Amino acid sequence: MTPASTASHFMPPQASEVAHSVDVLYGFLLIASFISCVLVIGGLIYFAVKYRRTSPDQKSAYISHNTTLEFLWSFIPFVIFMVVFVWGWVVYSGLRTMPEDALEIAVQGQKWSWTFTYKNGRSVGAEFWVPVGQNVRLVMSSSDVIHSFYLPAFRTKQDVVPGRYTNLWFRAEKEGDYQVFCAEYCGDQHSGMKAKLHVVSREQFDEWLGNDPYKGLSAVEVGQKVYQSRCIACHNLTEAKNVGPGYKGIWDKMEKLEGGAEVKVDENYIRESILDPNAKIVLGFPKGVMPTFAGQLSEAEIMGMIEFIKSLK
Ligand code: HEC
Ligand SMILES: [Cu+2]
Repeated sequence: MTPASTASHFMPPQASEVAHSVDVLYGFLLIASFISCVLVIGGLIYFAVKYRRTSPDQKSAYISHNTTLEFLWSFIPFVIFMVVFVWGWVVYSGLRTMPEDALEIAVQGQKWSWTFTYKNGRSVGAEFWVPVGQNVRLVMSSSDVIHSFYLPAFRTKQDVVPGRYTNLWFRAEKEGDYQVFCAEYCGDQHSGMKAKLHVVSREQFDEWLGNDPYKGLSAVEVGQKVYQSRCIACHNLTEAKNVGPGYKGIWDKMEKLEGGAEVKVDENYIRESILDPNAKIVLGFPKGVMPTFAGQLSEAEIMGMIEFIKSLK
């Protein structure tokens, strides 16, 4: 068996029992399909060659039916399909039946990042932590379009839809780091909508959950962390334009806005840009693309972001 965080040649690592049972089912389907394919295509070629017409007046015998053969070629596939149906149903209901005793984490999808909020109020983006051997239930929603939360190592995936909650559960059997993807095309930075799942021991998890995430960091460093987890999909640290303007050199400059006005880039403007992004739109950029971060970033994080942009002068 491969170590938890490295993929095998064929499939991503199996980080849970469910992943193992999904793979066994897929292996069965693959082998059964391969054998059927060989029998059908092989038989077709064999008969075409064996019974080919060798002279113009050759006629085949008149065959009306063969009850035994017809029964067998209906009944055997029927049995195989029922096996696949029941087996698939059992595996699928295991994936979709939420355990009662789970650690619940709220997940918010938003173009183009994930936010994870724990019951104690701890909120993180880009990376999240769970204890090994613990049932985890994600209660997920989207603030814009349909996303899909995909954990390949757990063979589980669920749409994340605006206006309602959807659920996904998993239990990690091995410590390690696992990749989260968005599996629903949700705009041009969709492929960058990723997160890391850290599966750690119970002690490490408890310690992490109780920790101040920014302990000992300066405001600029706090801002940098916020940037890396929430803003990096759309903003560069250079002057180059991405989905939004690059941050370099914007501090203190007069920014031209859509509609002809100008505004000085200061604390108030940056704060407003984060909490109410549509209040002022930078000239040449689309309205309604930057999501609001109201309620998602703490005052310390907003202040950190301001200091971080300042430091890129
Ligand atoms: C989905 C893409 C997207 C994300 C994510 C995003 N922004 Fe933006 N941002 C934009 C766009 C587009 C604009 C330009 C239009 C406007 O002014 O709203 C912009 C503009 C800004 C501006 C004004 C820049 C200027 O030159 O005047 C600031 C400040 C800003 N964003 C901060 C942030 C911060 C801080 C974050 C992360 C917490 C963030 N943005 C995340 C797309 C995004
Ligand atoms: Cu997405």
